[in-house]
Amino acid sequence: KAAMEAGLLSPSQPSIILTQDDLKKIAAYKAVEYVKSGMVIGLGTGSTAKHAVARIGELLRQGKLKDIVGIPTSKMTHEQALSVGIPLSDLDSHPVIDIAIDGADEVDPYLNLVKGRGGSLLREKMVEGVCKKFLVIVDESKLVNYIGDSGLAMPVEVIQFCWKFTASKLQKLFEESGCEAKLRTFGEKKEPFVTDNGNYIIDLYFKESIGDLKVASDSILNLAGVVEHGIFLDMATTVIIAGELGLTVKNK
Ligand code: ABF
Repeated sequence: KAAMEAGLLSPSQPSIILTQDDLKKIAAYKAVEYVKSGMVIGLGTGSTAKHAVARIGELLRQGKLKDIVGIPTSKMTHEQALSVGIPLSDLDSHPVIDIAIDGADEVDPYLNLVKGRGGSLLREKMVEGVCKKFLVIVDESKLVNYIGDSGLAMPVEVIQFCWKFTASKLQKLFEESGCEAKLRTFGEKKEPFVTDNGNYIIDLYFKESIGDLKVASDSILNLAGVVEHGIFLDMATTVIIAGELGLTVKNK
């Protein structure tokens, strides 16, 4: 049904092989079913969230949703939301959000998340931290047994001032987990990636589990120079997972 609504299947073409992007779209369309007229909506960032933003715009244009206010979590989402006709505001004017919809990089069995591989973790944490419902939309590749299990980056946003010093402190903090801290760069010249907030990202790679997530979170935040990190503990209220065999909705 979700695939039909997302325009991926039709009665005349009842089966196709779904790509990863199709799965992201299906999860996003399912999440948008929770959006009702008059709501303030946190708009996530990334290749999954962009489908939700597009869908909300489409429903507004069709008159099926009305009086929506969107709070974007990045400059990129701000641009996309404007282009699809979603009226926008910010946390200063709308400090309480009804629903936020966003992707994630990792989801553990307790619905803890890693986010920020797209670089927008700070605004995402601010917006998604004040919503009544936080819907996370993922394809099944994002499911992990424990946070850090994927071996991929755990992002930490740091101020530019003496970032090498902060990176070495972060690496030292997780020495026992075989942590390697790397500045995120982009392009052939390997220039530092700069966030929407003018900061750098240090990506942490672990060889072993980082143990208690609350302890890890607190110790990262305790370091001067750190602005925020990508561990989202106890924030997701619902995770919508699209897989080859269908949709799964997990509630906290
Ligand atoms: C954002 O998008 C991030 O927090 C996360 O890094 C990313 C997930 O990316 P995608 O949906 O493109 O896989 O929400």
